[in-house]
Amino acid sequence: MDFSQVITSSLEVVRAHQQNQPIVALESTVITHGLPRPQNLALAQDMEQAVRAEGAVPATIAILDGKIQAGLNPGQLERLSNADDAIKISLRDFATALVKGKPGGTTVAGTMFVAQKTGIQVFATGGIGGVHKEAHLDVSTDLQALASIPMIVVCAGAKSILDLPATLEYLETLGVPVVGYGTDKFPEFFSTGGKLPVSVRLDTPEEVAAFASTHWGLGMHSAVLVCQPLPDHLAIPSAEIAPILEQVSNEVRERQKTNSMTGQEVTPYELRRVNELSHGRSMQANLALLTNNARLAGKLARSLNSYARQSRPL
Ligand code: PSU
Ligand code: MN
Repeated sequence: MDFSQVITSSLEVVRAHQQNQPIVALESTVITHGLPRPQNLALAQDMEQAVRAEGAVPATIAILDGKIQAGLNPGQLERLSNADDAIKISLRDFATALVKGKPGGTTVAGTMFVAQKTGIQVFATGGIGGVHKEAHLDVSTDLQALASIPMIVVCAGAKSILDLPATLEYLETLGVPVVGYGTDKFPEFFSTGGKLPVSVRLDTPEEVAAFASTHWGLGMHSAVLVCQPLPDHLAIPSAEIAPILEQVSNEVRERQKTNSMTGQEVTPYELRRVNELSHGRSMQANLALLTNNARLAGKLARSLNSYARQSRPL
């Protein structure tokens, strides 16, 4: 088996590559496992639109029709959002979906893998996976992918339901630069009040392009994690969300004691429960930050493109 046999790029993405246009990869676990219907499809369309509005081409990554897809047409996006049997695709799950003929939504790690294989350098997501609080060895493969796949990943930090200090320590160990975009603090996803420091603050797309090019120019292979906070008026006050996060964390612990919830099920469960307990507020904030991140990724893809052009030897 060769990778070229299992990958299909959309016409739009093929053309963008040919014409050297900026491209932004988008994940799809958020469509298949992160959000309920019909918000999942609306969000996927909004993110693509946000990328386009910045003059870049969106490439939503997923598994559909027996192939890894880089870029979905509108009909495919709709089918993915309605698929009942979609698998959550992190690094170890590609072969599962391909061999069993199942559709799949790619996680941060899964999307990065495909983006690198298809020459896409910028990727937008909501929040990365990280070190969970409940089970000590529950560490997302996303961190492994960030350590080994050179690409700009735009996120709003990590959900505060994760162990954030441990997640940041782990990123430091793996040599992943954590960029605060317009902030000195690591954003806490849908809640206000990030407290932990990032490794560098950058304030413009040009600075991020220069930073990433320098990082990789030195021979580093890790991703550059660009963290953008949700504006305070859209985020949930941390005092309000804290008891909800506590309760959900306890629920996860109880279920893990009896092995009734393991592995990949944890993150989708947490997202759903926080949304229920916050009466839909967390989802509203989640939608806002996802679209925000797609917009920034579009800008960064453009500036990375022009940076590469300017610094190309004549
Ligand atoms: N964070 C969110 N929503 C999501 C995810 C994370 O707020 O949908 C998804 C991302 O695709 C991420 C994955 O890569 O969950 C992490 O899952 P796990 O913790 O099982 O590695
Ligand atoms: Mn996990």
